[in-house]
This record gives sequence, structure tokens and C-alpha cells, in this order.
Amino acid sequence: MSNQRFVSPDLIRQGFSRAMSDMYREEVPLYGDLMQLVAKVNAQVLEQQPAIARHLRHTGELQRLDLERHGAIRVGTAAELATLARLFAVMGMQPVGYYDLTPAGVPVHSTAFRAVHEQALQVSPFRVFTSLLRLELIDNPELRAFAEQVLARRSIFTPKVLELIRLAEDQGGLAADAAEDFIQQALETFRWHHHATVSAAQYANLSAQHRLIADVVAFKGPHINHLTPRTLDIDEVQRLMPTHGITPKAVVEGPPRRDCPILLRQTSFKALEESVAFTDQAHNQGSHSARFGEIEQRGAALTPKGRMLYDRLLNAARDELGDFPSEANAQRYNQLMQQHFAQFPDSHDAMRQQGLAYFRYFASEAGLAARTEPGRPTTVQALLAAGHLGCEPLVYEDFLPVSAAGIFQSNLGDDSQSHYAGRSNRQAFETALGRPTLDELQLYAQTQRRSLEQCAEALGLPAL
Ligand code: OOG
Ligand code: NI
Repeated sequence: MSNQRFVSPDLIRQGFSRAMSDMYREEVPLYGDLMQLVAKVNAQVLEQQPAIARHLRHTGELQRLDLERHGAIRVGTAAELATLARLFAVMGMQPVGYYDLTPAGVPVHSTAFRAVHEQALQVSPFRVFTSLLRLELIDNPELRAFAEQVLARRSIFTPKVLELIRLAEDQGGLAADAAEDFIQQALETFRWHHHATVSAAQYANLSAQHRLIADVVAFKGPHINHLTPRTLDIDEVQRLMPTHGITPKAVVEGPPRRDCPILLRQTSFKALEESVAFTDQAHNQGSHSARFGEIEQRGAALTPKGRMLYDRLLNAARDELGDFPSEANAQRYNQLMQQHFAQFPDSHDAMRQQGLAYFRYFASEAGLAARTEPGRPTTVQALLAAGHLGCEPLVYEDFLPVSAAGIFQSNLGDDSQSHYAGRSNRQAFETALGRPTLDELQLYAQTQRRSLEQCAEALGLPAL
């Protein structure tokens, strides 16, 4: 079937990401300030470190840098999650990874909706970290029943967007006008509402159980709670935030600063206290805090072996700290992280040779020129040594559970570090979602494999 008459899902996603950013900038002016700061630091890095600029140009990441952002939402029911999966699918986004946040005292489990193919990611890497509330963890049966009732009454999608999702599914895509409508209608789901759906007393009850429960249950929809730009130097943005009237959390989550960044480093500023009206109030007399700011720096995607090493070193540093990282122990935490991560090789060569990270390979001019020479190298290692092949690490497109827990907690306050006995329940999550989540490691392995296949073909070799 020809899909000439349909807009590419990648372009719908790109348009949606722009529209979301515009909406959020209008709703949360501090987001605009943060974007400016990040743009300034990125420009500085590109100017002062030409090697980084070259690298990003080469991988195509430079062109996507300004587009790069992720958002986060929290939903309350299986039906909401399932419909969201269909909505995101219209934009070429699929659920990747399963993150269980309950061990960290946050009663949700999550996935990240994103594009999965390297070419689609190049057009728009927009992702949404999506959490489903685990109502079964509310131990008070009356409160749980109340939350269920309130959630059952709401509809977080406009009738029109539901129609457009069905149309896209039936036809296999959306034409230009419908795609434009879809973007505007889909945006409504993520909008902030000043009017709560519960009374002040009901809100207080929900909030006393867990602030996150109140955030999900007491409102009309899953307002986008942050939108995160990608920075090339997170430590510099963290340092400059206070001079721009923004107070960052105490520590940067993820791996420590390195020459060759790996995975994902993140920091955030505290959620804003915003005025809202509960159902028993005429004006915005109440308040709620949910929306915050976050920035991230992305590095190399790690193989299972690399990820195991990362987890081991992170756990060792945290065990030695003996407490949650906080204002009081931030300096010691950073030292411990540096110390433990000294064991993680800090060159692309070593990471590649030890099988710690995924790479994209490309045929060089020299390689193409030697295409017909007899006795030329034929293995990846020899081709790299001869300069016939080059490689760049694949950028990590996903999230980290320990980091995500740290971000949640810094916004919920320390009083919310409750402990849940509930077991991880991926199966329940996938049943709610209506499909399995994809394994991110397989996606990176496929991208690496595709690049090697292209190299073999370009160099006229049987297989690499
Ligand atoms: C999501 C928190 C996690 C990240 O980037 O890991 C997160 C939320 O607060 O809903 O944003
Ligand atoms: Ni985030």
C-alpha cells in the first residue's frame, strides 16, 4: 500500500514536540529561561571544543540537538495507558523499556515512548517517560476505592483525537490536514488545568497517602510535568542555574563527569508551587506542585556488559555513601562516584574493545578507495586499524531507574520516601499497555548490526 498521501509519523512527532514545547513555555516561563541557558552553554561548548562539534556533525546529532527533549506524564488507569500507546503510535513512538520505581518508594511503574529506528530518531528524538500509578499499593481501601471512582469518571482524551487515532489505525496514516488536527487535539491531553476534580479535603487525603497519588487523581488529565532539553555540559548548566534564579537539586544523577560520556546524566529544579481551585473553591485558593525543570546530557549506549559494570559501580558508590545523596553529602557522593568509576574505561577504543558500548560503523574514504585492492583487511578490527572503517558510539536514548527515582524524589520531598512491599510487576504493566514493551538493548544491537551491514556492502565485503 502506498502511503504517499500520508504525513510521515516522524514529522507528526516533530510537529507535536514543537507544539508541546511552545505550550509548556507559555505555561511555565522558567522553562523558557532554562532553554536559553542550555542554548547558551551548548553554543559555548561547540565553539570552544571543535572536536565535539565535529563528532556531533558526523553522527547527525548536531541537527537534532535543538529538537532534543523528553517529557514526562503520569496516568491513573490501564485504559488511559492503552489509549496513550495508540496515540503515541500515530507519531511513530513505541514503548521501550520497563522501569519499576516502587523499590525507591514511588508507587508507579513506567516505560518510555520513543522512536526506535536510527533514521526516525534523527528526525525527532522526542520521548515521553510515562508512568502508571499502582493503585493497588494504596493500603487504605476507602481511599483506593475513592481514587478509582474519580479516575473512572474522567476522560483524558478529546473525542476528536480518539476519532483521529482510529482513522490513522484504519487507513494506516494521516493526511496533512488530519495530522495538523491530531497535533492540536493530542496536545489537549497534556495541558495544565487550574481546576481540580476533587475538594480540598479529598486532595489533602490523597496527598497524605502520597503526593504523587494526588497529582494523578485530583486533576482532569496527565499534565506534562517537565520537558527536558539536552545539554552538552551539564556541570556547567548546574553551576550557572543559581545565577539565573534557578535552584538545582543537590547532585547530578547518573554517571560522574568523564572524557567519554556514557548513558545519561540529569539534574532538575524543584517543582513549582502553583495555584489551583478545588471543587469546593470559587477561585484558585489551593495550591499544588507538580511541574519542574530538568536537563540532561546523553552519552554512549552501553551493552549488557557495560550496563552491569555501570550498575555495579553505582551501587558500590551508593553503598559506601550509606545514605540517599543529598545537599549534606553531595561532595562526598561526587568523590565516591569519581573514585569508583575510575574502573570504567574512559576511551571509546577501550569501551569498544572490551564490548562495553554500542557503536555505529561507517566506511571511510580510504576504505572505499581500497575496495578492489587485493589483500585488503576484511575484519572489523583490521579495517579500523587500517582506517578503512570509522566508528562512533551510539547515543543512549533511554532512561535510568535509579536516576528517575532521584528525580521523582527531589520533587516530591523527602517525606515521600515511603517503602512499598509490592513486587515489580512487568506483566501487569504490559497487560495494561496492551502490548509488550521493547527491549532497548536489542534496539541498539540492531542499529549497530545495520551499520555493519551497510559497511560490508559499501566496501564490497561478504559480511562483518
Ligand atoms: C518522571 C521522573 C523521571 C527522568 O527523566 O528520569 C524522569 C516523573 O516525575 O514523572 O523524568
Ligand atoms: Ni525527565
